[in-house]
Amino acid sequence: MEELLKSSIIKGFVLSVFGELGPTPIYCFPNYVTEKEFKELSKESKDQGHLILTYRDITQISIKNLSLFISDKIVMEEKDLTKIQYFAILPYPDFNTTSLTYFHFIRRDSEDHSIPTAFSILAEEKSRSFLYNNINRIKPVVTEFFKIFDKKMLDSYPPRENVEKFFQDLLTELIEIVKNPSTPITTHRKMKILFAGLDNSGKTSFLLSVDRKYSKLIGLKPTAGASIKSIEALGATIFLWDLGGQRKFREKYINKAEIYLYEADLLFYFIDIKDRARFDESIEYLQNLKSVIEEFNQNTPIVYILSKGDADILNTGEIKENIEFIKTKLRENDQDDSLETYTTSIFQIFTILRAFSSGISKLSPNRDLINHNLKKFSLMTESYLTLLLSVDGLVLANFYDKQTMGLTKIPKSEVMNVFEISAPQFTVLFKIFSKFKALQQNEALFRVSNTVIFIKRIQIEENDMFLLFLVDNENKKDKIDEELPGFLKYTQDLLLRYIA
Ligand SMILES: Nc1nc2c(ncn2[C@@H]2O[C@H](COP(=O)(O)OP(=O)(O)O)[C@@H](O)[C@H]2O)c(=O)[nH]1
Ligand SMILES: [Mg+2]
Repeated sequence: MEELLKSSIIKGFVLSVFGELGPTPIYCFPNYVTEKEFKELSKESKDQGHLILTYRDITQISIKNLSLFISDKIVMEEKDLTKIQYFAILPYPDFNTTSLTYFHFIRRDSEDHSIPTAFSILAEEKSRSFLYNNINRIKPVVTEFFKIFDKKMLDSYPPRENVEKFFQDLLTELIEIVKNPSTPITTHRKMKILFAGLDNSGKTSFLLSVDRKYSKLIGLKPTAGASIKSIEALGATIFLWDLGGQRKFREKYINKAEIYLYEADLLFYFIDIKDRARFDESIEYLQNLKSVIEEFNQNTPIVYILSKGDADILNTGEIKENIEFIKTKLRENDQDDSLETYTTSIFQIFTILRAFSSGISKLSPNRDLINHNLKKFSLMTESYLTLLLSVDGLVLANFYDKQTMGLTKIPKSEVMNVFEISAPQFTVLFKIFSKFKALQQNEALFRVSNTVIFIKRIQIEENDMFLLFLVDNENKKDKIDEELPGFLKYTQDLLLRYIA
């Protein structure tokens, strides 16, 4: 196994549990070395890309992983902890290593509570794009592995030599993925986002609005029908493919899918909500795109843009009816219930940015854990709504307290997201956010009718980010200030590796 690890992009495994004595590494491959051995190892052998860790190092990894997952205390609010599963990509700059870490709880005979665990697949920092790009293929392999392996840890943790075989089999399976990575392994993460929909559905205008926020949008050579631009965001290069929607091009995308649709990380699909006459045509095109994407087995998430929802017409009977009609159609076509639709208008930039950021956040393996931390933070500070925003106003994470906002009346079947619920508030929030940035301060309070909006600038390495809180009174500021360092401690690494 040690030999396999040496020659692979995967450099090691560390499994830790939160035991009696706190975070504890249980298994580590390759085996750790003593401090003395570490000192004696020649510089060359350390430089050869082998991962050499001491017990102190793997303990450090354990502590970092598990404290991210459960903070200082084990949160028992959730009833069935064994259902919780998170993946995240985490940096360990001290070892030049990045991990894809799987967090879950295990049950053991000897304990009456579930035990948090973290399993890290370690790769060299410079090849971490492999982890991002192949996460969807690695995830099922790891979860299946633990479905079986958890049972081996029921009454004791078997000695390392007795379990090595299992981890070796897991490694072999992962090496199969390494052999056929979904994209070439590079030092820099590159992503492909598609913008598709019929002609005249508002794709290019949407991109122009994004462009206005990102002055750096770079135009590339157009590919028959498709115009490709790129942005540098959060450490990655994101290629935006605007797929012109005239019929002749649509056929081309399907026929030459290996160029246009292959390895898309995300698809924004546009429907002009004013153009009822073309709804059927649009749904048909969508189905064609989806079936090709499914053939590639890519799991490309889709965000639906209901475009041209300008404020002045949004509440007319006709438009409301159109939107309902489209949503029903989309729901009929979507097996899972994660359907995400955004009504946008180029006359309200925040509608574009919230849709765009929702898409970007889908590219982040760390989104769930960041949201999980933000939720805990919001509950502690009794914030109704908390947003974590990038400089450009992209919403990187959000928490929305449905109960406090009196939204329990909304039928459960209705698939909602924070922005749909809070659209009216969001207009205000966004205006205030812009005002705040113009002020160039580190924090500010704004009173809006009977609520208070509190914004704080935070720094994650060289990036400025912003936390925006909607609270009932300004005394909450003290509590927020008090809890913020704790939140940042557990969240900054997740933000640092948000998408790249
Ligand atoms: N009222 C309104 N018009 C829009 C909006 N977005 C796009 N349009 C208009 O719709 C037309 C087609 O937009 P375009 O972005 O070129 O569509 P594409 O063919 O999908 O790229 C243009 O005349 C735009 O000005 C919107 O949000 N509101
Ligand atoms: Mg266009």
